Amino acid sequence: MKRKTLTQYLVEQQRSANALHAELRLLIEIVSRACKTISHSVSKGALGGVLGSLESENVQGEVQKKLDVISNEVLLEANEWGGHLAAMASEEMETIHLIPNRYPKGEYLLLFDPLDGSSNIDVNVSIGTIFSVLKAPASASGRDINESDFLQPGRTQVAAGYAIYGPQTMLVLTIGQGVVGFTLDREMGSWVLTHENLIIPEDTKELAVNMSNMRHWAPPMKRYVQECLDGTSGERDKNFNMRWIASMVADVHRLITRGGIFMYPWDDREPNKPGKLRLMYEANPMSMLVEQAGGMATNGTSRILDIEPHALHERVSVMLGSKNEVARVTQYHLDAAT
Ligand code: P6P
Repeated sequence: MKRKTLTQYLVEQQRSANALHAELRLLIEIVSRACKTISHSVSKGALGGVLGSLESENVQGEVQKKLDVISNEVLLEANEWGGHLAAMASEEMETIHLIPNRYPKGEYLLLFDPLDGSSNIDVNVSIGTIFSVLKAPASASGRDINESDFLQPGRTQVAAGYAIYGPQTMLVLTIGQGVVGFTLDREMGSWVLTHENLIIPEDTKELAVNMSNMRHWAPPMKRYVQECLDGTSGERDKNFNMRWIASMVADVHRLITRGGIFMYPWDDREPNKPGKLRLMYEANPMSMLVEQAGGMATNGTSRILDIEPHALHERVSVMLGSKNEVARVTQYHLDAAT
């Protein structure tokens, strides 16, 4: 049977579930096209002169890779003219990016981590683009968008997704009607629907965490991971396997595909920071995808999608994936808090 393309899927969603307004459909198609361009640059690697770092640092204080900046530019240029956006925000830019006055403005806000997992770029390990879509608040009509208009809890997202640049280039997307996956057909240049309904198994034996930080974790986090390491000789009476790719997109894609729990918790290396990962354009979009696929996402004590943001680049502790494991580690944190 002929597989559907992204465009066909989006048209059907617009027509049937009325889950998709025309401008949101255009936004998703434009972002997906930008991800194709990024995939093309990424796949050239050294041949494209795009590897290595720049002298600059981003707002996170991280050395910028050439591909970080290239990917950011691709997404900005692709989305400026379409008339579907009011403004954009990116991990690579300190302030929000307004749509230039020469272009019409729309009602959506687009946030993205243009190339997540940058430390893996130069060693040819999977990386990805993460994006989140919000609606501009009604109060913003008639005036310029400001940063506070972006500070909405993740449950208000109207769409979220990621592209993963791995052995296959895939686009994984939710518009609130479950989670679907598309594989890039490079010969046709089109996104082809290959995963119609991604569901995360409620149980798992696979955990993803950077074990080198174990001595810095809070006690409930240490308790949960130690029990996993104890396997059948311990409390869980179950053996676990471990994966850590250090690209959130790749680790999350694995658990969305076959189950797992991904954790980047608070640790005492920088005790004033709630975690390493960013709420608005990493944790929120991934949490929407995980919940839409039947999983769970918390910061250890609260649902990530209910967190009220206070700053565009604020960080958060992240535990997400198979529901029963996330519920357990969250309960350990809640028990420790009482
Ligand atoms: P660490 C990549 O830099 C990233 O933001 C996520 O994609 C990834 O999960 C995490 O950081 C890896 O962090 O400390 O293990 O290098």
